[in-house]
Amino acid sequence: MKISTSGLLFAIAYLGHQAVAQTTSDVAAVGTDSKVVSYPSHIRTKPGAYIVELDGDAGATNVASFSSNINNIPEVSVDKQYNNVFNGFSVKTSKDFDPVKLASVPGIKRVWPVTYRSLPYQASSQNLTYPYLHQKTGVARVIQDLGITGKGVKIGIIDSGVDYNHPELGNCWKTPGCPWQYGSDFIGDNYDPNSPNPVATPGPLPMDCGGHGTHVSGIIGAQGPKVYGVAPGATLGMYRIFSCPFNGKTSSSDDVILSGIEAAYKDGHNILSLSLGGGGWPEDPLSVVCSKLTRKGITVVVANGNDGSSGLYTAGSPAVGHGVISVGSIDNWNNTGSAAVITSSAGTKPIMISTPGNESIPFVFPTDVPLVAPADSTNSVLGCNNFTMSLAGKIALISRGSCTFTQKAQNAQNAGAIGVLIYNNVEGIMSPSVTAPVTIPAVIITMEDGQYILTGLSNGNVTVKAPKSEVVTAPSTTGGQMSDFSSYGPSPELDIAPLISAPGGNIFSTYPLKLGGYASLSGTSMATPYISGTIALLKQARPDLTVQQIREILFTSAKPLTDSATGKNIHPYHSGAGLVNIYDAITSRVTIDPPSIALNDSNWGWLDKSAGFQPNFPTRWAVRTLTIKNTDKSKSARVSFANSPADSLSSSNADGTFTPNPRVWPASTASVDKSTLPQVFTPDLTTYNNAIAPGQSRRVTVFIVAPYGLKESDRWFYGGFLNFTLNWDGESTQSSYVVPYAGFNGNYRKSDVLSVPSEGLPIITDAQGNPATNLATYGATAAKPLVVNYRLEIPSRIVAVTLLDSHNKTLGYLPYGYSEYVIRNYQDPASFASSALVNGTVYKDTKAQVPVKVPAGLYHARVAALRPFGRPKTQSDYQTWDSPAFSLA
Ligand SMILES: *C1O[C@H](CO)[C@@H](O)[C@H](O)[C@H]1NC(C)=O
Ligand SMILES: *[C@@H]1O[C@H](CO)[C@@H](O)[C@H](O)[C@H]1NC(C)=O
Ligand SMILES: *[C@@H]1O[C@H](CO)[C@@H](O)[C@H](O)[C@H]1NC(C)=O
Ligand SMILES: *[C@@H]1O[C@H](CO)[C@@H](O)[C@H](O)[C@H]1NC(C)=O
Ligand SMILES: *[C@@H]1O[C@H](CO)[C@@H](O)[C@H](O)[C@H]1NC(C)=O
Ligand SMILES: *[C@@H]1O[C@H](CO)[C@@H](O)[C@H](O)[C@H]1NC(C)=O
Ligand SMILES: *[C@@H]1O[C@H](CO)[C@@H](O)[C@H](O)[C@H]1NC(C)=O
Ligand SMILES: *[C@@H]1O[C@H](CO)[C@@H](O)[C@H](O)[C@H]1NC(C)=O
Ligand SMILES: CC(=O)N[C@H]1CO[C@H](CO)[C@@H](O)[C@@H]1O
Repeated sequence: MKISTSGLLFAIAYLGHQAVAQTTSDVAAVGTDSKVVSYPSHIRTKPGAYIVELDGDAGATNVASFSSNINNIPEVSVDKQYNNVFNGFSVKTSKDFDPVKLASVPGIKRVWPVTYRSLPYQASSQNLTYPYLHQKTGVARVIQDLGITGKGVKIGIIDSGVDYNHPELGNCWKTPGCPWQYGSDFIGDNYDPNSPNPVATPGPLPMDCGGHGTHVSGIIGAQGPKVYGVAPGATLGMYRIFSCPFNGKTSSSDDVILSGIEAAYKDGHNILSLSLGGGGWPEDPLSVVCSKLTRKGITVVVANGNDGSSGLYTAGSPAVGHGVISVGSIDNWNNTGSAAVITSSAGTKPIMISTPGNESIPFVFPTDVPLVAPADSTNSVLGCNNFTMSLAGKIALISRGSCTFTQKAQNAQNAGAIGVLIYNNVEGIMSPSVTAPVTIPAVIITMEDGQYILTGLSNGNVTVKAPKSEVVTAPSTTGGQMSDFSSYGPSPELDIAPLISAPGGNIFSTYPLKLGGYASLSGTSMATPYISGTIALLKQARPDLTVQQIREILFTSAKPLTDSATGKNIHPYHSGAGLVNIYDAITSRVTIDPPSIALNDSNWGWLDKSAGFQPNFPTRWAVRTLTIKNTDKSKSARVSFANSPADSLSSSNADGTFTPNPRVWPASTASVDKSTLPQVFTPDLTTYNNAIAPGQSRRVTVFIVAPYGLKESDRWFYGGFLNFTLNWDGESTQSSYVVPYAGFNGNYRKSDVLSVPSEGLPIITDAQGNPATNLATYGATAAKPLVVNYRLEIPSRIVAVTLLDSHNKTLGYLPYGYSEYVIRNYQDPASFASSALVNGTVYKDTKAQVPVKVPAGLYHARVAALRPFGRPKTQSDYQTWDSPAFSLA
């Protein structure tokens, strides 16, 4: 059975679903007359310029005669008059003019300062401090230095809808000047995936109820002041294909998603952003349609998946679609979340608190409450035993460790405490699990903040307060590293996935107003709109770029991540080309084609002499040709080359068993033999004068040699980055561009796809999953069936489970015994193994339409799984397993 895991791609990695719930509003009238609209200070306004709206609809007033009256007011002159859709005019005044004077004129309804909407983030006048993540990705520089905001670029978002009433998301729907110009609902609020036949009942508007789509939308388009989108000037469409959550589960189906994609296509978007998917193949329908869109000139950006904890081959579909830009997630450098304010003799300090142990019991204390660090009856700070002192009306500070969070909280509660802060005993912060009978709020704080409070207590009294709106931003210990949930490649056909990475772990963004307005979420769902936004910036800056050129520029200007444990780069199967850098992309003066290299058909033998390097033994090697184009109009560029190797990864231990945390080579930063790293030779760049004239291209041949000092039986995926450094004539600075490459160090076509026997699978069990004994006399029937369980550790194009008699004659496929485009079995119990049924029926056909009753007798089952790139009709391309003989009654 294929286990499908379609769903929204956000993981709760640190702060939980709704780390922050804020109720305060920043948009308030501060003028002396509410008819005069005031903007938050970060909005740039034109001095002395106002837009004046008159009572009534357009045409209700003679604007021209009204204007002449206004011109009688000294210091004011009417500039433009409007009467088609708007009833009013704009005025110019002296700079110190008080607009309240205008508002007091009878017939005037409202007065707005004139704002600059096209480039609202030009920092030249504002000195905005952009969130640190926007500085790391080049987004801040693009908006501030280049004044580019994605204006004129259209992005279609396929998601759960959007709360378009959010003040930071325009508070508008399809009105002139509104960022939301496209989209509709394709599913409605009541699509219950648990019902046998869920029905889509689209409503008129794509309003979001779950929150995912509003969060994604803010990452692209939020206008500030709390959330700054990557492309705040872009024109947006929301195609709502996810319904409200049912029993905590938000789902959709491919047919509904396809109608959303179709509609988005018709609306002519430049970019489609899909934060959705599940394990799959490039042949899945969504992958296929996304590939088609890329060939029609649309850049399609898709989340790579949140199954990283299951290891390699967890890239999702449609992320693995050909031509699609699959996105991995990097943890944010700073986390924004709920805060508690600590007051001690050292002053006040907001500290971050986790989501509460029970989401129904929030940690909210609007006024100061005394805080104590009580010792329990064994004089321990762990709080695993009863407290002897009364904690009545106080909040207890307890150390993590030794017993459950529930026990600690319950002991504090028994002693009268009204809340619990548990300080961590390792780095970081996570949400505790606290269950009944605890009724007081319990949250975790960091080890450092715990120490801070203990120091405060040793110097006097300490109090804590946690108003609902208090939010704090604090540096993260995992900032800049791949998020642990981010799925790994390769795709089932050995393509690199993800192709690029962006911040997606602990991202603070907009949330539906009903759900608090703001939240921190984590997922490749969050990294995906980040990339979509950066592509909008690139597209505004360089409108003529094709889909392929966008890929070339985006990938080659990304920055590979360094693995601090090995000193090498993070493998492309984990982070693709690395962290996006959109400033370098926009200002790049080179295209490199192809921008990523997936090697699968490597040669085995003597390295070609023209490589300029000749080991005196056969190696695995591949040769590729790249085209480097100097797009500068006037300067020639010299190219120098370096190979920048990455960690090698393997999903198997030395004994062949599977490991969800991929094994990494080199194992440490200690220096390693070159033969255990991939090597690259570029004779073209050493033999010739390699200056590339302005506008000209140079073809470069690269020979990539797999590590020959590593055991092939260890099944390493090697990889790295071709690093081309360009020096332009007369410039002292140089710029480097990378091309990720990756391949398999062995004969991939011969790879086993099934788990090794020592892992206990395949196995015949009874219907309850217990190993079946005495198989020869078992006498399986429909009422007392047997089950054939197997586990794929590499995706397989076809898995067939058949029933054979004692002469090895095949009788047919067992029930659930034929599947195509099968993904790897992941680590969670529900998808750890797949199974077929032995109940006395087999099928002559793969579609299970021609059942055959099997007579009593002795049989065995055969699991046949096609090896990578195997031919479906060639028996020898399958890996097979024959079960022990069993009897059917
Ligand atoms: C690898 O080779 C197979 C068979 O030749 C081909 O179908 C597949 O697309 C190739 N994959 C890549 C990433 O080149
Ligand atoms: C912005 O920064 C510049 C340079 O640091 C400074 O001169 C200017 O006064 C600042 N503007 C504002 C509005 O703070
Ligand atoms: C701890 O306190 C609870 C509730 O007051 C009581 O039922 C329990 O017996 C106490 N346990 C010990 C070990 O004192
Ligand atoms: C969480 O708290 C609510 C309200 O007190 C309670 O009904 C619920 O049972 C608690 N959940 C758990 C898992 O204990
Ligand atoms: C500390 O709190 C206690 C109890 O509330 C109070 O009696 C005492 O005066 C406080 N000490 C200081 C230094 O404020
Ligand atoms: C590429 O080469 C440049 C210039 O030597 C260097 O600064 C940069 O770190 C290299 N990039 C990688 C990923 O190794
Ligand atoms: C065996 O299982 C299949 C699939 O559930 C079912 O269609 C078939 O009727 C069963 N055979 C018998 C003999 O009950
Ligand atoms: C059936 O096939 C298996 C595996 O190929 C083989 O080991 C066994 O000897 C065969 N049995 C007969 C009766 O041919
Ligand atoms: C507000 C805040 O905490 N900013 C920090 C974000 O992370 C960077 C890098 O760790 C720090 O330099 C900032 O101070």
